Amino acid sequence: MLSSLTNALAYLQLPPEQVALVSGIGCSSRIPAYTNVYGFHGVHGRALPVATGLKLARPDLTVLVAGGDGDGFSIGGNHFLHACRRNVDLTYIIMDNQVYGMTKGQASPTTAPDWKGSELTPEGTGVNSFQPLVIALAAGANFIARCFSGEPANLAEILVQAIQHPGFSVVQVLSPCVTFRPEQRQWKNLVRMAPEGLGTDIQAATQRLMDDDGLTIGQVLYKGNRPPYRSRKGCEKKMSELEMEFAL
Ligand SMILES: Cc1ncc(C[n+]2csc(CCOP(=O)(O)OP(=O)(O)O)c2C)c(N)n1
Repeated sequence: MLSSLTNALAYLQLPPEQVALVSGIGCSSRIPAYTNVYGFHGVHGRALPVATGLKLARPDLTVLVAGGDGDGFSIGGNHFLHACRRNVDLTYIIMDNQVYGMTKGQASPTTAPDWKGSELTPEGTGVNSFQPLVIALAAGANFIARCFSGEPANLAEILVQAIQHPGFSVVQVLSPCVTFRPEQRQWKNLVRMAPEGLGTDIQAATQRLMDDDGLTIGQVLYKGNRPPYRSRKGCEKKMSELEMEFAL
């Protein structure tokens, strides 16, 4: 995932000071520490509101948001819905391993109901798993794709497209957690490339996403043309004035 992101940024020739990477909490949310762009490692589930504020104040920046399925769909679930609806020009990368990795393997919203690997839910959760991309589509996201960390070249290509596409882009990255879900090593054999992208047809995208088993990757599953929300005023203060306010 990290190498795909750095390759995508290099391809786009974005200078590091023009990019900000905002994350929540979790193993996946550690990613700003490993990149050479501006980073904000925030509070669990609150990456999207921080990124939204940043993009509205500094529309000149490319703002990326990263985190896990627990961060984004559990504690941050409400923010996810409203980020899709607001359609601010952000790229949201969700590293989905269907588990809470950092806190040692509890079930997350995307965990299958019959997964018995957690001591907290030894009989499985018995609860339907969250369908992030169908929900993103219904809530108004402007670009939707699913990739696999084991296909890094394809992932980099899709990230380039997501960053270039105006509005709120969602890229779900199937990212195995080999510590708590060793069986996810099999994803390498189970994922399959979607035969073709779905373009702007929202009905075709809905149908495909509803019918999908969550393992088709590699294509843009929806590309909308809704204009992104922009702040009407922008930031009224100069960077130097803001820096003065935070000076010790
Ligand atoms: C307010 C709050 N509640 C709970 C936690 C504990 N916590 C830390 S990481 C995490 C889940 C992370 O899971 P996920 O987002 O799927 O990331 P992963 O570690 O799997 O990459 C939780 C519940 C926290 N840090 N803050």
